[in-house]
Amino acid sequence: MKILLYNPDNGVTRNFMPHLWMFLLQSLTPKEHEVILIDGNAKAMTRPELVQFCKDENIGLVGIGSMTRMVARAYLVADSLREAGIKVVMGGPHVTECPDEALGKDGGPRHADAVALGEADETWHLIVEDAANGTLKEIYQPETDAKGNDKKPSLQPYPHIPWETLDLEQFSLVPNFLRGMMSKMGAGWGKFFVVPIETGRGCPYGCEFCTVTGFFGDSIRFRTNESVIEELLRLKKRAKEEKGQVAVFFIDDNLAINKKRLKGLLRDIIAADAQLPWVAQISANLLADEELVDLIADAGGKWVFIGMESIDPANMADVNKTFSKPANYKDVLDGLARRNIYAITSFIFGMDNDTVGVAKRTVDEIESWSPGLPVFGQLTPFPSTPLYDRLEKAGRLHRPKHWLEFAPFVMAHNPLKMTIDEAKEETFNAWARSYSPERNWEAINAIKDAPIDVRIGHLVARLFFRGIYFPQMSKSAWIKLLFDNRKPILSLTKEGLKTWRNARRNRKITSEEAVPTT
Ligand code: B12
Ligand code: SF4
Repeated sequence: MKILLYNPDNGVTRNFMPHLWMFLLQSLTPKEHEVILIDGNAKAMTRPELVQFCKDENIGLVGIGSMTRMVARAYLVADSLREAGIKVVMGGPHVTECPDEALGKDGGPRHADAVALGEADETWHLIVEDAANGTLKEIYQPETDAKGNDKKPSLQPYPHIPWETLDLEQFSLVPNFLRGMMSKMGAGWGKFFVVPIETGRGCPYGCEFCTVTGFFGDSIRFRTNESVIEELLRLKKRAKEEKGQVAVFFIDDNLAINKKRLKGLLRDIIAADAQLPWVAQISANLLADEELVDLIADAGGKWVFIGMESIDPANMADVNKTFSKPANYKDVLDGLARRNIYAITSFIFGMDNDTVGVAKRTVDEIESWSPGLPVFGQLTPFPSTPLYDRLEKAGRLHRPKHWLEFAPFVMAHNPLKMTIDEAKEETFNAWARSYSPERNWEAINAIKDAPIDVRIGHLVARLFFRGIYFPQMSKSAWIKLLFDNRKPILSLTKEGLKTWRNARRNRKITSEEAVPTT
C-alpha cells in the first residue's frame, strides 16, 4: 500500500523546519509499504491537486497530523480526500484532545475515518496493517496500565530516521531568489536546513495553558546518548558532504528537565565531536547553572528558546508557572550572552493581570537585557488544558471552538483587564517595535564585541523572525526588508569582508612561509 503523510499549512508563514512526526512514522512503517511525505507549508497544493495526486499515486491511506491552530485546514483537506473515497487517519495533539470532533460524534460533520490518540509510535503499524486489510477501526489508542494511563513509548530503542539521504530541498530556509548569491559566500550558505531531533519526551511542570503535561505525561523518557549522537554525526557528515549548513532544533519541551542527564549528553556530544549548531527549549529556572551553560556553549548550543510568558509575577502565578521568575530573566540572558548564546524569549499577552500598556512595559524591560529574539503570542485556551477548563467554568470563552474559526492574534476569551481588540493591538505593537529596523540596528550594536559570525547570525535570525508576524513570502517583501535594514547589513558585510580578506591573506602568508626554499 502507498501511504501519504500530510501536514496542513499553518496559513501564516512558511515552516522553518520539517515536522518530526512525519519522519518518525515513516521510519516506523512496515517495510512492505511505501510512504510519501508532503508538508503543505513547504509544498503548497490546492485540495483538488492533492486529491488528484493521491489518485495518480494510488494512495491507500492518508495520515494527517495537526496542531489545534491548523486543524480547520486539516479537516478541509480530510473532507476532500474522503469525498474522493480515500481513507484518512488523523493524529497529533488536537484530535487526541477532541477525537469526537474528528469522528463527527459531537454533532458536527465527520472528517476522519480513524483517529490515533496520543503517541502513535506503537499503534502506527496496527493502523497501517488494518488499512491495508480494509479493516481500519475508528480509534487507535496506546495500551493502558493498571491505573488506566497510556503506556508511553520508552524511546529506547529509537527509530532510525535516515536524515543523511532524505530529500530536504523543500525545507531550505534560503529563499529561492537568494540561493545563487548566498552560495557564493562559501561554506554552503546556499542551503540551510533546520532538522528536528528529540532526545526525550514529557514535562512534569503542568503550566496551565500547556498541553504537553497532559499529552506526553509527567513521566519523562530519554533516548540513549549514543542514539542521539549517532543521529548528530550522520547529520554532520551530510552537512560536510553537501557543503551546506545544518542546524538542529532539539524539540524536547525542556531539554534540561534532568540537568544531570543533559550534562552527560552534552559531555558525550563534545567527546564524540558531534557538535552542530543547535537550538533548544529550556526553562529559565534551569539556566542559572554556570556549568550547564558552559557545556551548552561547548556542545554547539547557539540559541535557547525560553518560555518567559510575562514579566509580571502575578500573571506567572495565575498560569501555574511560578518556578520561572521574571526577576531572574536578565541574569539568565546575560549569562547566555557571555557565551555568545542568545535567547528566543516567548511572551504571552492577554493574561489576567495584563492591562493596556503591557507591550510597552514588557518591551522596555526586554530592551534592558542582552538582546534576543522576542516572540509574542496571546493566552490561548487549548482544549483539555486546565486553562480551558477554568475559562469554560467561568463562562469566559468568547469562541469556545476557536480553532474552527481560526483568526490570528484574536483571543478566544475575554481577558480580565482589557478587551480582545486591545490585546491584539498590544501584540502588534510589541512585534513592530521589537523588529523595527531601528531596534535591529540597536540589538546588533549591543553585541558589538561578539565575533562577526555571531553578529551576522543574530541579524539573519532577526530578519527571519520578523516574518512570524509580518509574512514575508514574496520577493518584494524580502527586498523591502533588506532595504529597510541596510544599515546593519552593510556594516556587517563590510566588516565580514575585511575579516575574510585578512584571514585569507594570513593563510596565504602562512602557506608561503611553509614552502621550503632551496
Ligand atoms: C517543534 C514544535 C514547534 C515548531 C514547529 C513545528 C515543527 N516544524 O516541528 C515551532 C517552534 C515553529 C512551533 C510553533 C508553534 N507551536 Co509548537 N511545538 C513544537 C513541539 C515542541 C514539538 C513537536 C514535535 O515534533 N514533537 C515530537 C513528536 C514526535 O510528537 P508529535 O508531533 O505530537 O507526534 C506524535 C503524536 O502526536 C502522533 N502524531 C502526530 N501527528 C500524527 C499524524 C498521524 C496521522 C498519526 C497516526 C499520528 C500522529 O504520533 C507522533 C509520535 O508519537 C511541540 C511540543 C511537543 N513536545 O510535541 C509543540 C506544540 C505542538 N506546539 C504548540 C503550539 C501551541 C505552537 C504555536 C501555536 C505556539 C504559538 N503560540 O505561536 C506555534 C504555531 C506554529 C505555527 N505557525 O503553526 C502546542 C500545540 C497544542 C495544540 N493542541 O495544538 C504544542 C503541543 C506545545 C504546547 N505547549 O502545548 N512548535
Ligand atoms: S515548562 Fe513548558 S512544556 Fe512544561 S508544562 Fe510548562 S510550558 Fe509546558
